[in-house]
Amino acid sequence: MAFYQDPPALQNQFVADALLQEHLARTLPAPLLSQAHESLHDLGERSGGPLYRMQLADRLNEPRLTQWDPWGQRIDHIEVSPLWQEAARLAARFGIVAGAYEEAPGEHARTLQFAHAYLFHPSTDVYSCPLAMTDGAARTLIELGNQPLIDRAVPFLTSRDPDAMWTSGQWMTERTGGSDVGLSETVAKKDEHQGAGVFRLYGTKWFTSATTAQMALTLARPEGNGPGGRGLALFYVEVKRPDGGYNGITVNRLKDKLGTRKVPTAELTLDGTLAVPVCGLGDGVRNISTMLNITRTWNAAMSASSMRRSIALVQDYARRRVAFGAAILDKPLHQETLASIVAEAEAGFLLAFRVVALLGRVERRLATVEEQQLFRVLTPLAKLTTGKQAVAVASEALEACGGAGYVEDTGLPLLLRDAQVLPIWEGTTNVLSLDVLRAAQGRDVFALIQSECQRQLQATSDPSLRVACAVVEKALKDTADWLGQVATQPHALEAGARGLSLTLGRVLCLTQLLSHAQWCLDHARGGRAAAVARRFASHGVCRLSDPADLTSSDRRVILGLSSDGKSA
Ligand code: MFK
Repeated sequence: MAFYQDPPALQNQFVADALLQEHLARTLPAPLLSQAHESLHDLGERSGGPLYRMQLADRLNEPRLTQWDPWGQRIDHIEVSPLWQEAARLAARFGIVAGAYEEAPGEHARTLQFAHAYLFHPSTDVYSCPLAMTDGAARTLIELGNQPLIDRAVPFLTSRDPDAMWTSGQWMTERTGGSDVGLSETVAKKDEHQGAGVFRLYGTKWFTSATTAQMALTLARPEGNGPGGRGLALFYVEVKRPDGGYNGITVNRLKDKLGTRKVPTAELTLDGTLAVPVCGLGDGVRNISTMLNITRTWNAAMSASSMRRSIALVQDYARRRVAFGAAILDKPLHQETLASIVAEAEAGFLLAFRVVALLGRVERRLATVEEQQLFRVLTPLAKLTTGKQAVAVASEALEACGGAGYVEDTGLPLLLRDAQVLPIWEGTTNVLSLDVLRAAQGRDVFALIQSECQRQLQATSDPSLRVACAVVEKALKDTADWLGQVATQPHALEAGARGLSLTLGRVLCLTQLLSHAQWCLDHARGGRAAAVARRFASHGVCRLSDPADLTSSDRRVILGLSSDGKSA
């Protein structure tokens, strides 16, 4: 009989995830975890079952923009895929935003919320994007304390009712680019006819994700304001008017992207869009930074989630795939490859969920000053570290499936295309490395990170983890030496910022793995986590550039640039 390969299959994604189970048992009070168990189990079942099957069947559906009705009216109607319609209902029902805002779980609300989001994300074609922005908008409105806007929007943004829940956009990027947001050209003009404090916005938003939202937070420059991010103000916009028409918005086109193809990302023209300032008429970049830190936390946790999906599929595939006389899961070289991506994925998970736990404490006003500062710097570190891991893991996962990983209707190439956005949106690796330097201004964040690591090393006593602990110690010492040589040379520090950030991110990953491994050993959970920690340590954590390279002219010579610092 002819041979046909079994496709990879998924089990209940909560039950099958040893790390998630261990982490929740380690960090949550037992009664809280037991209350949440049913919901996590249900979501894990859907994510590995009906939602995953629906995702495969929905593969070719994409959002459709209809700009005109048959009678010539401009309507700009966007229809999202059936999977996204289902995802919207489930997101509300499972409280994937709302959970973070409910009182009962206290500081643990964030861990529970992100555990749900982690299970939900990989079977819903990045519906996490509108959820991240919705969460960011709710938190930003609450933090900035604009009571009328809180009363108007937050109950909808944090609703568990699928018919009532709103999503929010985050409209920052313009044709001037997504990184240097201070260059934004959108202008805000007062509209006295609409009442005091009402503005109309005029400009183009170049990359607005999930444009089907009911509201957005956006930046615009009130007339007469100065340049840069300080001259921008943060505005609240409702996308539609009460009569159902757009609020001075036209959808020029949907973006034709490499991945996240279910996300209806659009170019918008704002032409007299009614908007209300959220918090004064300046400092827009500073005011939207709460939203950025929330969406960056989502990015890190969803990177971990997408890595977990890659691993679940390739491990199952390796059990079913026979080559050279055995299942490839029994082949030592294939085992090595899979063990290495598992180590990267689990490291990313623990770093992301450390940030999630800090966020929970910061929001509930339980965090010490050190924890607040740690949250500020760990957010970009976790986002940039996990974004890079997610692309590498997805690429390796496709390769582990051979040619099948390169064929669209297996659903596998999606893993790589959707991962590639993770190091790009919400700040590229370089922009976030510079954000780490920004977060370090005026405070010794390296000392904070050192004491975070030392605390965890002190709690790690098992002899099998000693070599991995020494890797952390050495990396911290190397980083201290590196900073000693480079910190006072601004150009060298900037040039070395990515290596510094990746090193700090990976050191933090390893310390999280070590304390998790120690907990597993102490709680009869076996030696799997310790083996993961040792494996990650063997990958190395130090990514620092040689200070001599950073100060030499080599990079300019390589790029053919003149020695005066200008492009040739
Ligand atoms: C699955 C996951 C889903 C994720 C969904 C994502 C979908 C969303 C789609 C998008 O919208 S993507 C667009 C996201 N855009 C970015 O992430 C912007 C990237 N660029 C940066 O982050 C730049 O660093 C930045 C725009 C912040 C630079 O702007 P400026 O005006 O040069 O900033 P400046 O002057 O250094 O800082 C202004 C103030 O903000 C300072 O405070 P002060 O006024 O008190 O001095 C900064 O300290 C503060 N600030 C900046 N970044 C901060 C921050 N504060 C806290 N946290 C931060 N991250």
